[in-house]
Amino acid sequence: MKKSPLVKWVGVGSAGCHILKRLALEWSDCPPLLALHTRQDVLDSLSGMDVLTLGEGMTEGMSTGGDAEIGRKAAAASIGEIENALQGVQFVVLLAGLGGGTGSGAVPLVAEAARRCGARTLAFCTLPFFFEGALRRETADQGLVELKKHAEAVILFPNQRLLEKIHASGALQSTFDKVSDVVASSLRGLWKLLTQPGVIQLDFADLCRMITTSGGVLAMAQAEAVGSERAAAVVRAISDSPLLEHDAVIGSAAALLIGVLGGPDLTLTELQTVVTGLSVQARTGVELHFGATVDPEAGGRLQVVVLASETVHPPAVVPVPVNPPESTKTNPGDREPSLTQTTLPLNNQARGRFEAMEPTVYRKMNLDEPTYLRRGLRLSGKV
Ligand SMILES: Nc1nc2c(ncn2[C@@H]2O[C@H](COP(=O)(O)OP(=O)(O)OP(=O)(O)O)[C@@H](O)[C@H]2O)c(=O)[nH]1
Ligand SMILES: [Mg+2]
Repeated sequence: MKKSPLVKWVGVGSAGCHILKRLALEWSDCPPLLALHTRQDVLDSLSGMDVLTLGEGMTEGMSTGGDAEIGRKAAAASIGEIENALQGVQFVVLLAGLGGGTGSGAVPLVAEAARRCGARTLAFCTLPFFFEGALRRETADQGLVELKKHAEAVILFPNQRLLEKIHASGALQSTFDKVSDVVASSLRGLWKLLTQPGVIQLDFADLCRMITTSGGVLAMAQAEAVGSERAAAVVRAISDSPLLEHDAVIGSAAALLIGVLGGPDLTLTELQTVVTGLSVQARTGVELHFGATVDPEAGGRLQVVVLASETVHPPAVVPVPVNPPESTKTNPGDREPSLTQTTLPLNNQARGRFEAMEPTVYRKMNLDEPTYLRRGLRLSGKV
């Protein structure tokens, strides 16, 4: 067996608790689970996990009504109990739906408490659906800013993109169940890859390295397929996943983790198809981690989990400040002498072996002539 750190999965608020519930439902030997909420009725409905009421008495067992400040205060009031529950844990996995008051307000404090207890902290958070409006989005954004200060990495699941993935048309509750199930099965797949013996080992060291390279935010997607074309099918599904912005995230990621879970019939050719098919979309020099685990429970299913560090929108150019800040200004006496450009006495007009050829003329410009000469430009400053 691989050496696994002591892990605890902590769900915060309704969405966090709901994802825990879906995890517990399908995963008999899951890691220890802890549910935190201001809402007593939600906690009372859970089984197979520890529960802790945040800010006992502060909200009279109700939710915060979307107020993240109340969520923060409720977590602060219960911080001692939270720390007690996290003592000795080496890896804390946080789950929350950003946008509500409990999750957005409390989860940054729980992450901070986990770090104080010496645990590595990873958060998986959903972002609101578009229809939920600007206020929820703002609450989510602020929660994310706070969370990033304390969690080592945040993996985001925008609900709108999850919805695109499941093509929901049924009842509201079943849509939420399906949306949470996508998150739960991704997490479960990742955890199996990290903790079960692998044919090609993928472990917590790979994850920690990813976290360090990620700059804090990661995207995640998973796909499953059966049948003889299952390897090509999962590559297509991952490449087309709305959670990875249809391969844009893979294309710009600094680091990529590809985990393949298959039954005893998993072949090397399939592994090669998956890893090559996905890594070929990545940029040159990407930090690639991959692994494969044979899961006796997989049957004929092939599951692939991808984590990509979000460097989706790096600044194309670092702008040069027009006026340098005070601290970088130098005394006039310290300045290097400014460079002047002189015209060299070159008069070499011979065109060598191109002598007999017509010049390349476009809109009356001779394109064979260097641009700076053609435009009469003088080079300035240091090169
Ligand atoms: N994937 C998923 N997202 C959910 C679920 N429930 C809520 N959400 C999302 O999570 C966000 C936060 O909602 P809740 O989890 O109910 O909020 P809370 O943390 O309980 O906070 P308050 O109820 O305001 O105290 C919502 O805006 C939804 O986008 C769920 O079951 N699954
Ligand atoms: Mg709620």
